Amino acid sequence: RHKFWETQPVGQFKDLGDSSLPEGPIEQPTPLSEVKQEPYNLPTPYEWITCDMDSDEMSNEVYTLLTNNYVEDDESMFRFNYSKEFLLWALRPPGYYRSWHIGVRVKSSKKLVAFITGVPAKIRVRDSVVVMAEVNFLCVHKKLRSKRLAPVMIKEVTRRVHLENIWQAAYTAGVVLPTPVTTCQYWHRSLNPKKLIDVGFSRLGARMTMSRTIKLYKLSDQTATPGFRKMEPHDVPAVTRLLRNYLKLFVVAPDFDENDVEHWLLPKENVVDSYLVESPETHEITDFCSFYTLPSSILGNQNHSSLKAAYSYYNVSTKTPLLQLMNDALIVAKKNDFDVFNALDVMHNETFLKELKFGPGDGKLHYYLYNYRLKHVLRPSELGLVLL
Ligand code: MYA
Ligand code: JJ1
Repeated sequence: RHKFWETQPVGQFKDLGDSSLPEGPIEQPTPLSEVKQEPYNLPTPYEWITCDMDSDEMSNEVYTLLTNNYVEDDESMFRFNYSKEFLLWALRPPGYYRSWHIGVRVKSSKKLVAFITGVPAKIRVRDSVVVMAEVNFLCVHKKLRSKRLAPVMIKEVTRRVHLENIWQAAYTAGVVLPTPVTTCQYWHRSLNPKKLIDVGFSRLGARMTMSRTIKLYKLSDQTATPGFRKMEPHDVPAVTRLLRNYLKLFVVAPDFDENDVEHWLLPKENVVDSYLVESPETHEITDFCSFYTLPSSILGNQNHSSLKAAYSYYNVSTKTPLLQLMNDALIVAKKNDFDVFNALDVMHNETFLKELKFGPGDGKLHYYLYNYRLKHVLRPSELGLVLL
């Protein structure tokens, strides 16, 4: 069934019921001198490159490859269109390794035809904080699919991660592989229902007219929570404390320090937005919400070429009800011209999705760990991790 994945240190389907297997690393680290020193062989027309994302030319090539060849929905109506600024943010967090930004070029033409990346992250699994690679942006040009390039790329990123003495990874995919830590459902909240219907992202419900639908999704034009404002640089210590405390509730979650919070959560225009509630009386930071900007190209529509989507990121409520906090997030997203607000059923998201008129999408997202076994599959609400 999975000729490649069967050879890898990941939970295997046949072991799913077997609770005699211990939790934790599947394989032990080897001495770095025993890690393969040369890159894996590619078919002769191709060569490895390390992508210098600081170079405008290189980051443009990566952007173009992904824009034309990255993830689509099951009917190929939409394709993720990560912006260049987003890619630079996603790929250069604190402590990143340039050697983990891996491209494949055609030797003769120098054309970039495949890509895979890792970035370092500390991820807590139950009581253990594990340094991992978060692997993302695996992409093979449409013309080179099904030639078993992906396994070579995965082995090469694994080798380069091992060279940094890191032995675990976390990743997500829309496809089922051996074996998910959990499987999450995508939910969508219409902000611009007419456009969503016009482009085929959503449909007019039964016994619904366009004007009733527009009314159904109408939002207040002002946020409701006193002290709700955009996060600023001086908030980093308070937000870090709030978030660290909240993420303790989940079985798998990032272990963010202040540098991570500054990178991943300080607002960056057209990339990531964060808001918080500062108590008007005590000036305490009591609540927090964030979302990232990931547009999709609309494939083959006469009137629209891009769908502007916000993706729920990390949210924490201690005083403001989560429902009210997220309604305020919807209001600011709508004000900033997003067409749709997406969320997974992770953390406490189930408590607001239905009430705030999110509906389930046709997509699922499977979460995976490499070289780390969990005894049981998690519920999505036990997961405190959002990958980009
Ligand atoms: S998920 C996003 C993935 N990208 C896309 O979906 C973009 C559009 N699709 C493509 O570009 C291609 O279809 C890709 C596959 C490149 C996905 N994750 O080369 P092939 C297995 C893992 O003939 P292609 C993301 O970025 C497949 O089961 N494996 O296939 C996270 C089969 O193996 P097996 C996948 O279609 C990535 C083999 O590849 C995926 O031409 C995490 C077929 O290869 C997938 N999404 O190319 C990567 N799709 O026979 C793992 C297919 O065994 C990281 N396959 O079933 C692991 C940790 C590494 C670091 C470890 C450090 C310690
Ligand atoms: O966006 C997604 N689905 C949309 C569009 C479906 C178009 C036809 N296939 C969807 N729309 C319905 C919205 C509706 C709004 C009113 C309330 C009811 C719902 O369902 C899906 C997620 O649902 N997205 C994808 O399929 C993209 C791929 C997702 C997996 C990608 C994982 C790879 C990332 C690795 O890092």
